[in-house]
Amino acid sequence: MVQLKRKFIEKAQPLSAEIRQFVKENGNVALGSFTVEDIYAGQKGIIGLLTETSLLDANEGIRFRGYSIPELREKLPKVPGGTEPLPEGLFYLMVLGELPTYEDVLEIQETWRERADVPKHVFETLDALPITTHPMTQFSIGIMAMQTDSVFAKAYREGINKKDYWDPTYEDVINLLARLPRIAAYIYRRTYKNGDHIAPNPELDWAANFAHMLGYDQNEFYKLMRLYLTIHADHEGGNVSAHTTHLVGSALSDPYLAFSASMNGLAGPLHGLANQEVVRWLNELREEIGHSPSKEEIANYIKETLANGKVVPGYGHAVLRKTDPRFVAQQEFAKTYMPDDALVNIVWNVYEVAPPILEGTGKIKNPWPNVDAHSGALLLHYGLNEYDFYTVLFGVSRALGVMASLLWDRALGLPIERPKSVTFELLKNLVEAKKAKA
Ligand code: CMX
Repeated sequence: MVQLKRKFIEKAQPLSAEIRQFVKENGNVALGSFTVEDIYAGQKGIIGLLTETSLLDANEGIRFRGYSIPELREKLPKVPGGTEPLPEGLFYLMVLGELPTYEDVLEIQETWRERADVPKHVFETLDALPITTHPMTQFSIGIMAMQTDSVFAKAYREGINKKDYWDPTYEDVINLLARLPRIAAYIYRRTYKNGDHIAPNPELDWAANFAHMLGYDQNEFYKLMRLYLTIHADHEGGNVSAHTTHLVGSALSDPYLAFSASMNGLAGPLHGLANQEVVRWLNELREEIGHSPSKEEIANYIKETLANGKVVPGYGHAVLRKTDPRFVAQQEFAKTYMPDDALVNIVWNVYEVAPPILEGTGKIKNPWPNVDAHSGALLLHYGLNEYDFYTVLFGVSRALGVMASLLWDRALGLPIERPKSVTFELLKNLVEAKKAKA
């Protein structure tokens, strides 16, 4: 095995260098509708997915069924006297493409409340895991444990007609969304609060009840959860969590299987896990430099991060080329409720200092902050300081968008996804043949 490992890296290193050089020299060569560079750039820019729930513009940011984040904050129903949109309303909008009334939102709330019971074996499965298991791993396993209840899997086994796939998918999607906050809160309380669990409060909306089960009953935290669970819900179809849901679901794997898989993608540090990494990075900055770092000290710390071959978490994006409007929404929240918070002010100083440094590298395509740059500081303000849990919050929200999309996938009868891949050998031959012909 030692020999296999050594031989592997002896082959991989020169091939990696050869491919980089090849892409540098032939990146613009078109093969069909795509260029050589497209094949090595993580499929970015290649249109290959149909997603109805939201659309991302590189400069403007996300629109959910045509509505930007500021428009959602204004137009989606709120609790009486409330200031932030109810995520139940966003789910309705993503499923139907129509803005809901407050009554529509109450109906969803009621349905989710009725279906919120989590089977006992799901909690027992979670309890069997070591307490040190990362919360995202627990989350994925908890979702998988619920798969025993899949209405779709049962209907398929019983021979359902393909034109009816959407129906049991709908039931699974609604059940999953109803139960998710309970599972997430259970993981939080077992991991960090000695298993001292908090029963749901049927008087509360979906987000506030989630906050309540986590153990955060301040009204302001309820507001934050409503905003948080709204803005993280969807980011069109190509991001890792949305794409994974679609890909796995395209094999007619049921919603539990597809969503659990997507959460394994969200748990990657270049995707959702970046929200915990931002706080870890900020904590290390404060430990190394002190709790009130100057802008110059922050700039040096960013340069040091880059020099060590690491990413600056919370910055950059595969599609966006401006400050993420989800960052801006959180910044506005912070300006209203915690303008003097020390960590929030460091986040704002990083925002001033980081973009020119990142731009100066000449290779980072988007030097601006993404959604993950701000969320941790807001949660810390209210005492939720167990940052390994943050991606689970993202996951609960992301379920709204990817489950709405999966429902549409089955209703539209979208086929199994199976893109073509090529070997480097074939790619070289194709490029040579093309050049010879020219
Ligand atoms: N810090 C340091 N280097 C960065 C960087 C950052 N924040 N963002 C991009 N780069 C680097 C890339 O690693 C890549 O380097 P190599 O050529 O050496 O491989 C180069 O710049 C070009 O990358 P890019 O085309 O600008 O960005 P990608 O589309 O490849 O990657 C993303 C996008 C988000 C993974 C990347 O910007 C990144 O790693 N950011 C930090 C992690 C992060 O915040 N992720 C959360 C994204 C939002 C979310 O999904 O939740």
